[in-house]
Amino acid sequence: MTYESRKKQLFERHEALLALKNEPVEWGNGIYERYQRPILTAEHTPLEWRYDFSEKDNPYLMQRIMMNAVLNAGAIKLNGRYLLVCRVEGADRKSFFAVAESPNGIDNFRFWDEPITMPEDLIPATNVYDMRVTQHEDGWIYGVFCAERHDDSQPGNLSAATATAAIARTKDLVDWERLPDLKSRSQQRNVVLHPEFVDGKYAFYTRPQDGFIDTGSGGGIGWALVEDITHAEVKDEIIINPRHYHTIQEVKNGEGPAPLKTQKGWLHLAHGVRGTADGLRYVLYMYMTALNDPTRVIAQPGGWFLVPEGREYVGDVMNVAFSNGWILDDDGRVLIYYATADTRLHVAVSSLDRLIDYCMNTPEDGLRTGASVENIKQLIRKNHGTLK
Ligand code: BGC
Ligand code: BMA
Repeated sequence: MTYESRKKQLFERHEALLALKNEPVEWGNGIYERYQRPILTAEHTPLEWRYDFSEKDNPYLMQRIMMNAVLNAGAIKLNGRYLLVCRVEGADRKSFFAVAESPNGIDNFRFWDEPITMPEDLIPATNVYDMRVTQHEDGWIYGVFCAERHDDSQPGNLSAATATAAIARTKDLVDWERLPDLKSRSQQRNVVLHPEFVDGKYAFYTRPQDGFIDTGSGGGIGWALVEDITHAEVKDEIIINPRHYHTIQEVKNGEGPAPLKTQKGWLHLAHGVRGTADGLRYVLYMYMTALNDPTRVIAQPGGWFLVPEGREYVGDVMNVAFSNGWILDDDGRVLIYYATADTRLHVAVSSLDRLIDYCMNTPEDGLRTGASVENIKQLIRKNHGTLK
């Protein structure tokens, strides 16, 4: 086969992959519908990012730069366009942000020509990931993400690192203005900007942690008000959604995307982590907070909302479902973008009404096995018409 015909086939196969229709999976849990295929994988990244298409320089038509994964994406609907700010990870373990656009939010996602050029803060980051996109009422679109650097206070330890919340803003997802990283006494990952001012201040969901991995005494998802977003500093931090013994969020938890405002309260998607003999298990859960006080939890359905299923388990980091992006559409549909096994990105579709119903009417975790059995018995008796 000639170079030209191989190149032609490569583009045809790639286009066929991008153009695949995605269909909902029938008979789920009634809360949301999963879709048959992942919406984005490393294979979806543009061929121009990976191949040198000069026959003279690349006669074997090799990939010169390989891609490893497309995962944890921030999401926004902007001027009618469904846009994901994906974490794309190269074969070199560096991740970066790139925007992918779809006409319907479900399939046909295509990356814009080039990845985002993210300006650096004073100390350049070694890696960046997991951007939460918040359309703030101040008129800017903010991207808050994790910036990771080696911890130079431990020179002998190659794995010693620091996690910091980085802040950037944009109007179009093309040009980004980097603001100074969030100052905080502890390390921070999974920091999210609330979309509205609270008491005239910017409000952040935080996740204080003892070290790079250990959330230890941090306690859970926190909340901090910040006066000046251009010099953001966490001064007073309270925990609004704590971790608990023997729950899906025993070891860690973290806010997912920025919460959605509904008539019944703020709707939150988060991740919870527990330890197993086989490593950590990352699952998604939901909770709601009061409209007039976003720090007060008014509902938290017990247990997980979404976990990896079937083939979703398999990948770079097994047993991981993670989400940092969702879109509330004009018709009340909610498009939930979740990644599995730190490898690929999927969509699940629900609606505001269904998610509120789920949060308000799923029994809470009673934190004891006896309480769980009571919940099941009540449901059985309700169905049998014998509930007293
Ligand atoms: C990885 C993240 C991971 C974090 C904590 C980072 O080095 O890039 O994906 O969440 O470590 O395990
Ligand atoms: C976390 C996240 C994600 C990742 C997850 C599982 O700490 O910040 O980047 O999906 O670990 O590896």
